[in-house]
Amino acid sequence: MPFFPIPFMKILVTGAAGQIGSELVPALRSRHGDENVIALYHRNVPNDPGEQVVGDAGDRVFLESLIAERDIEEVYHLVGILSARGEENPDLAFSVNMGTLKNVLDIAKDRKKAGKPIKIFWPSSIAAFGPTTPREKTPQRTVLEPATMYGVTKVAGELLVNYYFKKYGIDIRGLRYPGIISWKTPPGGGTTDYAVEIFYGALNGKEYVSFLKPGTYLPMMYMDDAVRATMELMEADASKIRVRTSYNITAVSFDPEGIAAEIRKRIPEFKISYKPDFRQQIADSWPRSIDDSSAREDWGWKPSFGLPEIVDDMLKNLGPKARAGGAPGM
Ligand code: VAH
Repeated sequence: MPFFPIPFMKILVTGAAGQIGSELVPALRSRHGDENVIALYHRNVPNDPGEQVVGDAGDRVFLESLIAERDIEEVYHLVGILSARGEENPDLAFSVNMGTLKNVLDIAKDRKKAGKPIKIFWPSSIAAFGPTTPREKTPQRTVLEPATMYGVTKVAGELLVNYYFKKYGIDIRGLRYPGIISWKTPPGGGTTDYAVEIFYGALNGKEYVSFLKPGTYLPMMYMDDAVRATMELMEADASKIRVRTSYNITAVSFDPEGIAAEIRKRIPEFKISYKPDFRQQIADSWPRSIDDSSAREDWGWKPSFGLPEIVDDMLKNLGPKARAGGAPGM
């Protein structure tokens, strides 16, 4: 992360209450100054000390006036319905994921014409891959035939952001996030959520029933790495960005047995059992490991947290919270 002060700019984070947004907003505020980062929430979030706006990114008129009034120069567009919840309500997933993205892109197109360019970050996902994609060391450029509506919106989104870059010159950058593990805000509606819920089980009842079976390897990353990668990508010189759909990125791959074994090194009595549900089929359509050499070569990506470091940090930080009973949909 460069340490030179970066120029004053107004940043908007949409979907700021989500798993990534709730940690990216504070990181951006400490980097750019509290007064320069505005969090857009769908409903009021009382414990955010910074500047927040409540509104719907799906409302083009609202979003356009917010961006104009605050003279926004950078948008981190994180609004989205994830894989599992998206399979329960595919129409909603399509309209939220695609409708809000199109709003942001069209506003950026109009602002650029008015001499007010906006730089955009948009999260894709390994969910853009499907059962016909090579599953080991999945390459940057490969078959994209996802088996979920969430994945469809990620592939469509990647093609859309690439189009707006090529046709209108909008500086949009994206990452195909793997499963993200964090302790501050429980994840919601994802297939990789087991890798967070397992820690609540380990700290509360010393056991966890996994909805994915042993041998279900998935690419994962710790939130600290995900936030740093996002900011490093956005601060990289534009000349270094050679992928305008979204970059493959990962840190570690493991299966439920692997993370359970790592937890047992610290909590010997921890037990895991298995009760696969509909999310098993989603996970089986995703890569087991990712080739992120393009991100490493183009803008210097390098993960810091491996599985032991993730488990240490989760148990250290989640302990008090989990013991207080706060646990995601278990
Ligand atoms: C999900 N956490 O499970 C998200 C992510 C790669 C998975 O996109 O849907």
